[in-house]
Amino acid sequence: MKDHHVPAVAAEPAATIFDKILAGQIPCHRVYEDDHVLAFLDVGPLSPGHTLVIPKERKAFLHELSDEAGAAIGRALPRIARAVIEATGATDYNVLQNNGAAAHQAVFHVHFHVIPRRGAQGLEIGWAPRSIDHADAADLAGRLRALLGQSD
Ligand code: DGP
Repeated sequence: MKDHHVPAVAAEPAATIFDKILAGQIPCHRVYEDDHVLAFLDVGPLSPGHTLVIPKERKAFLHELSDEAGAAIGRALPRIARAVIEATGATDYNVLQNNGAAAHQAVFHVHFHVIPRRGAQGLEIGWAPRSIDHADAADLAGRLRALLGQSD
């Protein structure tokens, strides 16, 4: 059966527009850079200050990132969020990270959106929660713990 939940892991991810930004071949409004991370304003912002935070490591999907790149992104995100809310005056914001076309990913280089919410401007979310099935959930959580090397 085709696994439609986890996007395929590409051995050699294709170059994207973000590689050109990383290489300085096309311009961006840079807001942050360190050895592993670049952040710049989204060219199609949902609200002023909408920022993209990307690893320099070229991977299409979050689950492909090395621990080093993941840690660097995790370190940078709160700092960048603090700057975005201070600069824009927004108090509320979303952090969004899309993986796979069905999950709204358009650029296949890992990126986190930091999206200020100002009145009507920002991320619109369709959210349709269902009731948890505790028997299924217990089974699923157990399988996840096993995959993650956690004890039962
Ligand atoms: P996603 O749907 O999560 O893959 O979002 C990709 C985002 O990337 C989208 O909000 C627009 C932004 N984007 C695409 N091309 C460029 C570009 O050349 N420069 C900048 N700054 N942003 C871009």
